[in-house]
Amino acid sequence: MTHREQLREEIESKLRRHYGCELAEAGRVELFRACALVLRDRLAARAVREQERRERTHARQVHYLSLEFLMGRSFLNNAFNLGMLEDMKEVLAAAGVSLNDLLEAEPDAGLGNGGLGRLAACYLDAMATLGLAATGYSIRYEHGLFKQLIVEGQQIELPDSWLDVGDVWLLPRMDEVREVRYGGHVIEEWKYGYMQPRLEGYTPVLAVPYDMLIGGYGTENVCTLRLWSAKSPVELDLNLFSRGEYLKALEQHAMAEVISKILYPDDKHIEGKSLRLKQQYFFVSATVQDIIAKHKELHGTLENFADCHVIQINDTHPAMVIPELMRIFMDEEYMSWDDAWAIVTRCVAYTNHTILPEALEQWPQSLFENNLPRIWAILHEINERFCRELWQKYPGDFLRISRMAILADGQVRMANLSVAAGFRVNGVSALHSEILRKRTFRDYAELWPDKFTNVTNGIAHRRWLCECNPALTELLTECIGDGFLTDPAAFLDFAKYADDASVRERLAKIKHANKERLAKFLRTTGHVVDIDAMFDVQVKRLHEYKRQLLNVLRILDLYLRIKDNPGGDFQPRVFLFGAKAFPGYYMAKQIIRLINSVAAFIDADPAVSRFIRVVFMENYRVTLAEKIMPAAELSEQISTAGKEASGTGNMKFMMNGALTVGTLDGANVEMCEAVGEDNMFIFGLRADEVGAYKERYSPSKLYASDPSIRAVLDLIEHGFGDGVSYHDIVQSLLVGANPDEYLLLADFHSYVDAQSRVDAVYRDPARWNRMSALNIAGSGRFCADRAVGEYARNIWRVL
Ligand code: 26V
Repeated sequence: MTHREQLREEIESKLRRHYGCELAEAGRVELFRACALVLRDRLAARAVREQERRERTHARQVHYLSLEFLMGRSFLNNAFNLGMLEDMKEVLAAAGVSLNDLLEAEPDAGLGNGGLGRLAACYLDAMATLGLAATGYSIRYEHGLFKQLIVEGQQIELPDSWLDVGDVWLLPRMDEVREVRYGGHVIEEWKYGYMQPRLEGYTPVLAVPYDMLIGGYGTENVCTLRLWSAKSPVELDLNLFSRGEYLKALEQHAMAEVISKILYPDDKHIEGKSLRLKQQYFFVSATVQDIIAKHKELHGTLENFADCHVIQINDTHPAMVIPELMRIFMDEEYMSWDDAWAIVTRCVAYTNHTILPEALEQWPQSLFENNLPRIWAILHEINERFCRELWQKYPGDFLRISRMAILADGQVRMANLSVAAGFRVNGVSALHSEILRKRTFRDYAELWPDKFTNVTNGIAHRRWLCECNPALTELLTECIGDGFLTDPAAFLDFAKYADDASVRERLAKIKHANKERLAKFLRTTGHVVDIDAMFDVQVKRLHEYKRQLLNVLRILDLYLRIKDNPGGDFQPRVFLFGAKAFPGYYMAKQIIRLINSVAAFIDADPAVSRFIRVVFMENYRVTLAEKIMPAAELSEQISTAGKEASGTGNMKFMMNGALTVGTLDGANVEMCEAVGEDNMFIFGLRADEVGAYKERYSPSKLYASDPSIRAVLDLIEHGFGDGVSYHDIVQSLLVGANPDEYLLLADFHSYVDAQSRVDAVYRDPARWNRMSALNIAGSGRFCADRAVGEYARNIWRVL
């Protein structure tokens, strides 16, 4: 039997057994599930072998803890990595089904907000491919990030239920359920001459693990993403009803199961909600118990724990691993404080993803006291000991010690906890890591200079290039072979083809076909766009610091120029936006509304819409990004310098041949190094200029003295004929304690200039495509394989 025949048989057998139907009559979802189960079986068979290998070799294990894994769809990735894509296509085609149709049956696993969550997903792929003994841990949220609808220009949120179909990838492991305890009070007991704390009167919640298997490319290795689901241990027993305890039981039941209901849709402002704290502890406690239990099973001792495990925390959200490890080592394994601390501080490492002060996680002490009394006591002791140590080192330096303290002003500072206990702290781009050392964690970097390091982010290039842009992948393979599939350095070989006219023309053709594909999709959502216009794209979460509003300002500036000179020679462009706003973030939602008002305003004006169109694409998510990246020509990366830790969308665009207009922020700096300033459109203040500039900055003076800025702001103030006022947006730029916090008006002219340079190059296709080729060639260093390789060698010490 050929592979293909065998695959067909397996699919048929799944259909018969699970859905009682034949291939010819299967519905789309049934067929999707059957095919997915076949892929899952293959992964499971490999996983069993991998587990045996890990146990045999005692390989040092990596545990990647993240409250978010923005996985998107898995079908194509699994088929690709298993080398089964062509067979799958053929078998389906023979049954009259197109693979692309089948893929549409899969919902996105949207278990993340944005960059931080998608990065975790990209890293799983790389960890599996590099053959690391790695496991990801997170929560099996019943509802991922909300689904966004645009109604009358405004964002509406609908719940996202991905599990109906998405559960096909998940393997429940009922034999590895853990119990997590909340509330209660600590009793101190003397046992064997030691004081032994014990929790009483607590509320138990069960953590049920569901495993998603992640296959590597070109290897047999499989990694696991373990997602915890909360379940109440309380059976709702009607007998309790008669005793009047039914309501109490019902309440406990509901409290337990709400824990893994929903992903918090905020990705910046911390809110200090007790449910979020409970989620974090639920996830951390179940994970730590899991790691320790398995370690003991395998080794029978905890003495070698730090040699066998490294725990990477994705931002501070899982930072409670620190006190939770201490709790179990001391209270359940009877270790001394010093022995426990010596282990913990050798195996936890921390990645920071943002320096925005409002996102630095802090929790009110009272939340810990009430919900996690034993964890609170341990945090208190960690802080005491740490501050005492600091006092020895810096006697009398109150200010420094209070800046570095873990507890202060009734708050628990999770970043300080992570830096104090972590053996390594890294930022996510060279610039960001430098800002961490010089500003955010300056005191710590003085104390422990060797603790701080950088690992610039990377993306899963097989997903973000090979799977979503097969035509470009084919061209690359023709030119440089297929080494780049597993060797990021090989991309560089493509540079020499930048001067080959036939390759440049192929690039242009591929881009055109991808634009057509996106345009076709956009038509199904009610948007008609001109494929010959430049596709100018800004897709990312909506945040003031990311400056979608600056993009709108220059679109309106262009609008006014066209109105002034209707016969002029303007480069046609389609301005594409995609962004979700945190539901409680007023200004972000206003900006979405503004983009939609401007879109309609331009549409209604034929003199302008013959040149430019604005489209707001609804419900931006991984699956939509996979359609957008291959079709984009211009990538907007325009954050205020110093604010965007890295960016990863920027890398996806670059790898797909888009050119970048951007500030020297985050990883843009390194992209610019990789391709040279001539091959990017850089503008705006630099990170080291922003501080001094702000001292003397007056946006209202700029408004008064600068006619083009004034004209654009007046246009917004005046409104777009739809009865919506954007007065508040204009106000945020001109008045208040901190007007134009993100320096839009300061960078406005520099940005407009950069856009004219873009137009000039676009008019010369040979030059544009040459730059495009050089960008693709320079994108290799932004592969997740490279980034994870650096973690593995320099932090985890497993390669
Ligand atoms: C904060 C909070 C606060 C509490 C509620 C839930 C929540 C979720 C996430 C966050 C922090 C998000 C930080 C983040 O996404 N940073 C992004 O990380 C990317 C990967 O390193 C990086 O490329 C982006 O520049 C950075 O903004």
